[in-house]
Amino acid sequence: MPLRFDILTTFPEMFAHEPPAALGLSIPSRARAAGLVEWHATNIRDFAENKHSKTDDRPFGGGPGMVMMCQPLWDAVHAVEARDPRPATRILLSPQGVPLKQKLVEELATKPRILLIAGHYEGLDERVIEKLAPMEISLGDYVLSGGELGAMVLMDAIIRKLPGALGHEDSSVEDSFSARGPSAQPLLDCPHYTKPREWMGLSVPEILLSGDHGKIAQWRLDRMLERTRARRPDLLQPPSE
Ligand code: 9D3
Repeated sequence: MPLRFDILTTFPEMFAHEPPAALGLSIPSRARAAGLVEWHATNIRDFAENKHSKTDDRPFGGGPGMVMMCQPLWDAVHAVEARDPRPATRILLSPQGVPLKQKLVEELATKPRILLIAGHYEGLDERVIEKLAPMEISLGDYVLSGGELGAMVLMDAIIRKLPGALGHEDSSVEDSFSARGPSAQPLLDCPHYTKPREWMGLSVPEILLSGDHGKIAQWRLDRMLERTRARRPDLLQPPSE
């Protein structure tokens, strides 16, 4: 059975399958063609029971922006979940969520069904979050216009971990390669070079042309450690849980 994603959004058009859609090219598109994944975007507005199909309203207590109302989202989640008998892992994309890490991506890639809730508003009424009890995930400490691009980033990261999604399997194994265990954050990559040997006065490091595979592997590991120390020393710290 393919992994099924459902996306609840007020902008379902963002999840089109056809190029130039974000997931309509490259690995996600091929994984879908191969039957490894499917996704269905549903408009939350279709479940609004009020006159103008409103999904948001002004915040109690005042302030800027609009708040997503409980009823349309609650009904949308239950209607969409009933379309498939498999239980869905509910995820809300939110700046208040836990920052996404590869370890969580790999856990989610083992689920049969994932329901993503993307908002395009100041936030959801807290009571619907409390009742739906979704996992809350953030893409990082910067402000997006809404959860939809976050949902797509999460989908892309999960889809490429599905068995058979990559042309050659070792690229995915490599990104979890780490002397510190398969789920530890890996090191940053080493520099790469291809033809020509000389370009704008710059040459390829001699060792890569030597044919000595042991020395090349050692050189690459040294560069990975050097770059990680310089650019992302946090990755060399033991995980903080
Ligand atoms: C400027 C508005 N902010 C007031 C303090 C709150 C706010 C509400 C909604 C900020 C962003 C958003 C929309 N963002 C998301 O839905 C979102 C998100 C993000 O903004 N950053 C990182 N990850 C995510 S996941 C979903």
